[in-house]
Amino acid sequence: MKFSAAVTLQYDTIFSPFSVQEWRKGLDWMQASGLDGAELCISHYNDLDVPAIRYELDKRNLGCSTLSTGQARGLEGLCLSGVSDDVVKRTQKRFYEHIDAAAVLGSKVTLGLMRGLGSTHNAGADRAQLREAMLPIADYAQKKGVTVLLEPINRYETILLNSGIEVYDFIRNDLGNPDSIGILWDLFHANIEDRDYAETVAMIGGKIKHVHIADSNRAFPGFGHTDMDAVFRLLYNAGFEEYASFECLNKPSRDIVLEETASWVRHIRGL
Ligand code: LER
Ligand code: MN
Repeated sequence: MKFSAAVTLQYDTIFSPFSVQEWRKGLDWMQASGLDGAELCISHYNDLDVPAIRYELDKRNLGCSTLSTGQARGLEGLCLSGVSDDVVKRTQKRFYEHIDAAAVLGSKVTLGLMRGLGSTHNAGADRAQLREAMLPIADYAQKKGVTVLLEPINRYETILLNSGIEVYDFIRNDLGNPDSIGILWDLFHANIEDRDYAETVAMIGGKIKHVHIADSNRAFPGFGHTDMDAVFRLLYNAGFEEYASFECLNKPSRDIVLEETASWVRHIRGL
């Protein structure tokens, strides 16, 4: 298993201890903390020099785990369901740009809230529109050798595809189970939506290609009530060798996140 943490390149995020201006400092901290890579929040590609970012990662011996893409939903309204065809087309174009960047960075691409927020009165239509919108993205990713990660997200943020098993069902039965689409299992969302961690890993473990690390309350591990050791043992036993990436709030404090990341990762590697 490899480890990474979120860092943002254009707009601040609550999931990183570093502001946009400090992103290189963030990479220094990841290297010093013994992480293997960085998860990069990228909203768009205006004036973004992807090879220069790759150079900064290489300099520190860091890989790139995935591109976190969701900021463009709030900032630009980009979305793949419950919107006009024109918005879907612009959103697909953005995903093609993310996939091109991921091919340079050797990373995956996350599809989280840009799937849409869903609606109670139009659930079937939302799901059908998402399917149609995702199929060309899956094809493009396949051609470029990149994996797109569909993330189960809890019901308070979207009502479209909440649990791990629901997302697995969508990938298999609606999308036809393309190799280029994997699951991003976020332990905060799973605490709300999945019945049982062991059941989820047993049913969909082979399709999990990335994990977001956060405790039950989205704090740094150890400051909520999830039995993190038990969850990571499940992942090890399932043969999970991809990235697990910190996507927790700066809670209980930014200092604790900065100081405890290295020792927590060492502990999990030693399980
Ligand atoms: C993104 O990875 C995520 O988990 C969402 O909750 C962000 O709103
Ligand atoms: Mn997440």
